[in-house]
Amino acid sequence: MSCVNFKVKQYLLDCRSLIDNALDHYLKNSGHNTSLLHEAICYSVLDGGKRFRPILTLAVGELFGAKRRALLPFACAIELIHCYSLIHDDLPALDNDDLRRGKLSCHKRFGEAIALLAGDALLTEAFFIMSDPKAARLLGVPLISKLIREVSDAASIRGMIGGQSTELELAKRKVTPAVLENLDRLKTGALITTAARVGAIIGGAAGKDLARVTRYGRALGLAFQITDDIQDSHEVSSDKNGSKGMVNYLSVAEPAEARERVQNLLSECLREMRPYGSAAGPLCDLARYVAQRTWDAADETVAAVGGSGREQRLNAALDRRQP
Ligand code: GRG
Repeated sequence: MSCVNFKVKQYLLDCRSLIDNALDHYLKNSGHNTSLLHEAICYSVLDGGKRFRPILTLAVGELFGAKRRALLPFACAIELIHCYSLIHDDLPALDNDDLRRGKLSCHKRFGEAIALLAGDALLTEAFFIMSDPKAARLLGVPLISKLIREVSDAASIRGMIGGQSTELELAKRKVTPAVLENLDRLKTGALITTAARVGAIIGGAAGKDLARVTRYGRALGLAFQITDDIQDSHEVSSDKNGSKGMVNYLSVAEPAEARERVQNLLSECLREMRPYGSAAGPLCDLARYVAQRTWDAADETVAAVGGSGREQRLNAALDRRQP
């Protein structure tokens, strides 16, 4: 991607390694370290993932002057919730995916029972981390409680889970783009919007600033899902499970219309960030990255945020499978 300047790229890389280290620290100190469950948790969280949502929390938070040590517990908690959703989504009862992040999905590697528990444990761990008394001392109990409520709402029946269950209800049904967008705004958009809002709230943003960040996050979250659908549509032909009857943006719109929608959402993101000038460079580039990612193109920003890529196929994962 031509727009990425070296400083922004370095900033995104720094954020990512900070998050990777913090996740490593949280999980290695979570206890029960010798169990198969712990191994499954580390396998699913620590090895791969773009860390898109926690990077967003850091970048928005720093735009409003928040300190990294205040942002990190919430950024990591959001990533753990995201990882739990991926583990559960891959289970046979839902998407039935053999692959995740270029390797075997958690249930393929550890069995369904452990995968279920790993997802449950990650969701719970997220709340354990957010309610850490150290975070409360840093931010104050009222703010912590506000943030926990914000994150739980996004992951709830009013957010991610609600979107996921609506998707199941709509499978194999004909829907309009508007219905699909509403679903996507919950299933994928809610957690992404909250990742941005949590950064802003910790940074003390309120009123117009918080509203701007919210609109930026909503546009970004929807663009993220539409581009994921575009990538998926390339993948379906080689996917043993086919499209599983789930609604996909390309089943309600032509590819050109889908790309145009993504471009409009990108413009919305950039417009919302304009008042902050060059300080919002990382947030503009995150939005450009989402808009431009494609099935087989690895550009500079993908490298910067460490895209796991869908190009790694089952054979490669099987090759790496431990006996
Ligand atoms: C709780 C079962 C359950 C589901 C909630 C979010 C979700 C609904 C399911 C996850 C499956 C999925 C493909 C959702 C669409 C959102 C999406 C594109 C997820 C992949 O996120 P990335 O690209 O993944 O950020 P990495 O591996 O980089 O973290």
